[in-house]
Amino acid sequence: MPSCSTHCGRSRMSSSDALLQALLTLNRVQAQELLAAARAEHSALEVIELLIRPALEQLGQLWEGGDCALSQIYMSGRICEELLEELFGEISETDPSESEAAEPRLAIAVLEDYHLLGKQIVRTVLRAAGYRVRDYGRQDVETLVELVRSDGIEVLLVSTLMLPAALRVRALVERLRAVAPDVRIVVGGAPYRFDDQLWREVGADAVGLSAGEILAILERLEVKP
Ligand code: B12
Repeated sequence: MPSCSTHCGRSRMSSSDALLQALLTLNRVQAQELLAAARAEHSALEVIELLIRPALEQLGQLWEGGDCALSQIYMSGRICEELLEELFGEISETDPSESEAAEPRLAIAVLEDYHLLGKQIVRTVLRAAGYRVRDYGRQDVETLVELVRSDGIEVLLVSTLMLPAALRVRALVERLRAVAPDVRIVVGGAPYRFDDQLWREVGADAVGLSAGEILAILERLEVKP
């Protein structure tokens, strides 16, 4: 069996710990090297799930405990954003003319939240699988409802990382059911991982606990690229 420096037991732990240390010291070069080493053995999505997400989650815990500054979180987010672009080799803005013609019509947004990395990853996974997806960026409920309605969106993907934002999905679903009852709503983001019933409580049609799950969800909803 080939040796695996990011996957198994202790060594996997040390890889995400090493990334955490690189982020805490704002050492972009070291972070980039760690991701490149992991990428040699894993798919881009595995690198996210094995390294980037755990390191950022640990960082969040440090911040919660008063053991790191918000500026470190902010800079770590920026570094990860840049490294993700390199990892996937794209993450460009949607070409609206392309989306105009897309069938079925898919859109993704972050609801009332500034945590954008999850959305960017999901969008990239979709594009890599051949889906065309309109990226609405960060939106409030009213603007998002209006965009979905006027663009004739059929499936809306919503990413939230703050619990209050995840709860606001309920208002979004209610407003959408009133003006565009056929739109299907798929949610994702950390609050839905912590509470496995939350997606039902807010009235969504489906939930994805990681970016990779979106493809199986769309297949279940019979939405093809
Ligand atoms: C980086 C970060 C930031 C960065 C964000 C940078 C950016 N460009 O995104 C900045 C510095 C801006 C930030 C700000 C704040 N943050 Co912050 N942040 C984080 C941190 C450390 C990591 C988040 C992250 O990027 N994770 C990595 C991504 C890839 O993971 P993900 O979003 O979960 O996405 C994955 C899956 O969930 C899934 N997914 C996501 N969306 C979707 C959607 C669909 C449809 C599907 C299928 C899948 C899917 O796919 C992804 C890949 O698998 C978290 C800690 C944590 N535990 O997550 C805190 C955290 C989320 N932040 C927190 C807080 C409190 C804040 C601030 C309020 C701090 C402040 N006092 O100002 C602000 C508020 C911003 C706001 N209003 O939105 C709290 C939230 C607490 C809560 N319960 O609500 C956390 C949990 C930290 C903590 N432990 O306290 N933050």
